[in-house]
Amino acid sequence: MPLPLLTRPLLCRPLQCRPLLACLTALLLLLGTALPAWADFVLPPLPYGAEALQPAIDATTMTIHHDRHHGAYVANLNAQVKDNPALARLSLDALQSQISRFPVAVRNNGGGHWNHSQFWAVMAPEGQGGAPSEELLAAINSGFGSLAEMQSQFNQAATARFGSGWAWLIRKSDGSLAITSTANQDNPLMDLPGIERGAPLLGLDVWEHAYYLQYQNRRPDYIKAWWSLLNWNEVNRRYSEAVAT
Ligand code: MN3
Repeated sequence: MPLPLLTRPLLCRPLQCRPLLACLTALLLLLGTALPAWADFVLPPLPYGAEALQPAIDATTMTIHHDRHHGAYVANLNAQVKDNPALARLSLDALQSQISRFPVAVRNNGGGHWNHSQFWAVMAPEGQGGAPSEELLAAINSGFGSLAEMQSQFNQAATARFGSGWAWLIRKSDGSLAITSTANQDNPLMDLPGIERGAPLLGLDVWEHAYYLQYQNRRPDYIKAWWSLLNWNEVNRRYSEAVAT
């Protein structure tokens, strides 16, 4: 005859608790392995104040561009980790050169995260960016004839990019420099057809969100003003690193 309800022990007996404990343990293990992966990609802070690049780029554009646009690429990339577990084992750099393995959401947001991270670093407040190193200047002169000619070809690529994208100065694997341009959030590190590959020395964002508040449709004016912000110290560092690898 079954015991009356009230005489049953209030706490569960060990055998009844076991599935619950197993579930809790599994949940903790799952959280323990999943959380670090989701936290892998992080929005880097701007290396200067949002107003530091004025008058070439206004503070509102910088804040929206960094916090909301770049922030969204990072959040959306992290949201892809669950469906693409291989992402959790890749650095942002390593991801670029094997981007063809992944769906387009990873390409767009992983590219967006890499591109913007390099973009903030390649700018500095006016007068603080230094000058091209002797080695870099020699490579530029050898590839383009002069610094002015390199800038002119770069401006042409940045102006002519239809729609949204980027202009780049790259060092190719044969050691030569080249100007190239990519659509959307693609970049010269990506293993995709149609991409001229090389080590990016500097990349300029020509999406409208990068300049529209201040320059509206005058993309050439934005490009011209942007050169006053170029952080040559960072470009020199990237060139040395590319030569050494
Ligand atoms: Mn942008």
